[in-house]
Amino acid sequence: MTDPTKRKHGDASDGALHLGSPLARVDGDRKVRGEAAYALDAAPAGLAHGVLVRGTIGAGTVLSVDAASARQSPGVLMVFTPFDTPVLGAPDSFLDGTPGEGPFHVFPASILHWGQAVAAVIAETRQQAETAAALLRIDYAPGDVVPSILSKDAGPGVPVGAVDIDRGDAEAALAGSVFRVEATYETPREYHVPIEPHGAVAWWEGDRLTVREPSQWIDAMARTYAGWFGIPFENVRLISHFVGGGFGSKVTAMTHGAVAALAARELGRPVKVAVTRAQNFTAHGGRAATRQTLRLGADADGRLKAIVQDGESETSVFVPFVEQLNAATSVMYDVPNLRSRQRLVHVNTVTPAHMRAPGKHPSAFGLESAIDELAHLAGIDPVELRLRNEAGFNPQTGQPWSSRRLREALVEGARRFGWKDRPAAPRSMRDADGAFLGWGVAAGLFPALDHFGEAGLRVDADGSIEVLSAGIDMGTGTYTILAQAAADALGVLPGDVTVRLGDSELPSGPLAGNSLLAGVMTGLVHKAAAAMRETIIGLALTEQGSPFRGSELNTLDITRGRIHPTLDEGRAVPIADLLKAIGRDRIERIEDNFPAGTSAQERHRIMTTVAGLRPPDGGVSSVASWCAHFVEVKVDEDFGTVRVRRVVSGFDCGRLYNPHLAASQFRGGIVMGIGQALLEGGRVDPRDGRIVNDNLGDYLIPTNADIPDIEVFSVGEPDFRAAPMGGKPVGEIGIVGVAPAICNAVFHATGQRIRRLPLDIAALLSTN
Ligand code: MCN
Ligand code: MOS
Repeated sequence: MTDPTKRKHGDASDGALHLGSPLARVDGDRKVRGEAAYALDAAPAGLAHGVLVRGTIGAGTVLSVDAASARQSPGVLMVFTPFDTPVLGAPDSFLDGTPGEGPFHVFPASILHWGQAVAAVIAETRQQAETAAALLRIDYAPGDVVPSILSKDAGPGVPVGAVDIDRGDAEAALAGSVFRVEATYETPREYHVPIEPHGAVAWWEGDRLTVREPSQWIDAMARTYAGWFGIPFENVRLISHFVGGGFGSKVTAMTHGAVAALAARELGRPVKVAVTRAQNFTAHGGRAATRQTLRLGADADGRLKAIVQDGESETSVFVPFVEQLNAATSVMYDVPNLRSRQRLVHVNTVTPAHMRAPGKHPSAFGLESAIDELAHLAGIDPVELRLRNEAGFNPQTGQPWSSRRLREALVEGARRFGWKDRPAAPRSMRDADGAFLGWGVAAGLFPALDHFGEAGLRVDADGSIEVLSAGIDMGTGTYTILAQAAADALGVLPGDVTVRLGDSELPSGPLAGNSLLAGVMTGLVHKAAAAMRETIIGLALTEQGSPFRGSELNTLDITRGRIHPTLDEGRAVPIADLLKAIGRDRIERIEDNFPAGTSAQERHRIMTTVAGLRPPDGGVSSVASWCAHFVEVKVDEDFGTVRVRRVVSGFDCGRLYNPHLAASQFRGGIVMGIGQALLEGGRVDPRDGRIVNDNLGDYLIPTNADIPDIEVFSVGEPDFRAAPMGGKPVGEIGIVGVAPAICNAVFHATGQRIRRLPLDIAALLSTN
């Protein structure tokens, strides 16, 4: 999408650097040099090290822990067990409006899933802590385990209700349809596996707690720590300058952080708890396993008349987490009759969590596979079938779209891919070596949400300009786009702006989740920088010492960091010089988007719980990003292998704040989608629910060799209903629809439908 040789760095010699141009990430150099400090890089003086110990039963009770030898092991400072760990306080629920979970028992004796943390050991060194942890002798009374949604005793699950949909009369419309398809689609447990595992470093100064921890939502996490330790929110400082990926797994505070902070308090020294890669498979949930049966009915022209959906998703025995299976089904196409039901199957697992495009991804896997089955049955090209079913407005809510350029993505994608040369029949394309080739298409969406927040701007007489926000950058590009947004509105270059993020002492930021942070924060930073510009010009006009004192209103401008009469750049004075001339050291502005009159208490509530999430555009229009993926696969039926050879994907995400970074987001999502189709899946031991492939040797994610050329392009246009600066969500849309596009391509190559992820090699062997 961008020519890498033309990437811009934020120095003064560069040309187009404004929001919307492909500036290379401003934190890139620091990352490459190893100067970007991640949470666990913190090494305060006197640091002690803690390790978590995982339980080894799938359900039951811890009867006793013999910690005598562990306590005597060299370097050991503390051992926490279910029987001697202080009970922490009860934070209000982060799901606003639901009751809190009560006091926090860090290591409950009752075991609800394999790998649940049962103890921790703190020692002078990490190695000493690990050695001692291995000496703990833990006695259990095992209970009955329901290991997974696939096990016989998992049962049919309980209805969710809240997400059910009845639109028209789906059963009758289905019965009256000319074409009908019915199939069941399954997705496994998937895991976030960010390159940076979880962990925390905590220390106390009196009753003030500092935690360095990777976080997608600083303020919400800080609030949990405050609740656990019974201290005011202001007394918690949470720092998360850089995050090595989160994908939804780093939103809430967890056991490892509680242990670090608790041990730090008891020992009176800083404590680090690093969660191991294996522990990351059980310390927090990945994506829930799902299963859904779809029945689609269409008329003779392929126009959808009905969808009937029956689905189940997995959750733990203690929290009803819903992986919403109709998230795409209900809005992708113009379907007058739709009936959707979902049940939750409670099993002995850690509670699943949001993972990049929660709901949307498994939902699109079912729907976009079934659409392909329908196209094949009806003898209609799958791109054409989708175009015929385009929804002119949101079929679920009746709202107009703020913008929907899925048609453009499909048409332009087909053109770039060369789709018109695709023979309709499966098994009709071969590579030179005789292996089958297949072409598949699928589409996707990502509905937008809005949030609140503040942005700070600071201009110093030493010439520094800082953007301040507790919002974070987990590899997405926040540092860069906020430098661009500030530079534009203030009249300086991005290279002149330092962006400070990820610290709860900075102005309150929205969560980096639901792909909403860029939209909210570019708007707020623009607002703060525009206000700063007005402030500076106002001071130049009025302050004693200013060379522009007494100029007419509306006659001054700021360009490239210099203030000057609009028609006379020759008389330009650097902003810093103006500040010195008028005797000011620093000017600060903080802007927010809270409704006028919002109380401090209410601000706190909406910035630290889900209460702050709201529909964009005041709920008037329906806002979503759209995508279409075109995929070529090569299938070797002797080995059952599938290689993705080519991907062309079109996106409507409104205006792109930085096309270079957005392209990287799209590609990252597509890579993750390739992983889901071909490689990823938690394998559950049917005896005790243990995840047996809890490491990167066995839980496979794509490597460079698995990834072909990925061409991404944008068909988006600025959408100011979506966000103040005209963009729609980018971070998660890339993943949506990739897996079905690949499976549809495999069908085209082989005639074999893949309805369960990840793709099973055995299903493709020529011996079948
Ligand atoms: N962007 C843009 N134009 C837009 C919107 C965004 O150019 N109209 C670009 C910007 O570079 C911005 C990035 O895309 O920094 C992501 O913006 P946005 O879609 O608002 O998403 P968030 O900043 O809220 O980030 C969270 C989102 C989510 S929810 C997941 S999950 C995910 C994702 O981002 N996790 C990621 N992308 C990830 N990328 C990396 N490297 N690591 C993760 O863990
Ligand atoms: Mo993303 S799953 O909303 O953090």
